[in-house]
Amino acid sequence: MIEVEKKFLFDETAKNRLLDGAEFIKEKTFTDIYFDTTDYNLTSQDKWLRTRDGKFELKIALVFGERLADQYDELEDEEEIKKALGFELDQDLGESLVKAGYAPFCTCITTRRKYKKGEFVIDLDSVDLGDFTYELGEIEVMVNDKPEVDAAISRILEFAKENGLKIVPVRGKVVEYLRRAKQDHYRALIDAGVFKELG
Ligand code: V4E
Repeated sequence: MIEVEKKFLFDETAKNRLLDGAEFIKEKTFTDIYFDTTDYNLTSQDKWLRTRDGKFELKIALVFGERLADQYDELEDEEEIKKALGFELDQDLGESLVKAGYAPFCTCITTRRKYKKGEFVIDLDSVDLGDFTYELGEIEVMVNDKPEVDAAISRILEFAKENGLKIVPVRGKVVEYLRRAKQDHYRALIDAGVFKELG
């Protein structure tokens, strides 16, 4: 499956409008720890390796650089993650990471309220990033294959417009953390073209 998603920022008015007619699904809190090497081997390629509540996940960008909505391939199977990272399949993933010089660079605790409105999944996140909290939302559609992505992006943008959301680039939680707390890493990703400086 491919996750097509658009992040947005919301105030109380935007939130009420968006959630009008939406079905509340669940609230959960989870801890993500993100890993990379000291020369940003993964994130400079827009690849994001994390544990979510202890389970490894790898998000790989399908489109690099500027785009209307994010598209990531999500690997949750350890064998597939080992293959993608070029590790031996018979070695423990955690041990291979340490040996290859990977270390945690960001820990975030997210409380996520999930809603459904039509085909759209809406996540409203409140993220504890240590010294600060960041609030953001995401509209997501899952599609089976790449040819379906463009139409899914159009539907998300239309849905966002209908619901009064501003279509502007938004920093994800990890990017916001890097901007505030790890400026060398943040700069390196801008220089690598992973994202642009936003106002
Ligand atoms: C994809 C990505 C990062 C990894 C975190 O992804 P994100 O979607 O922000 O987290 P989350 O918790 O909502 O994941 P889900 O539960 O939906 O799987 S960190 C940065 N990116 C990409 C990215 C980018 N290239 N540019 C900007 C401005 N923001 C984020």
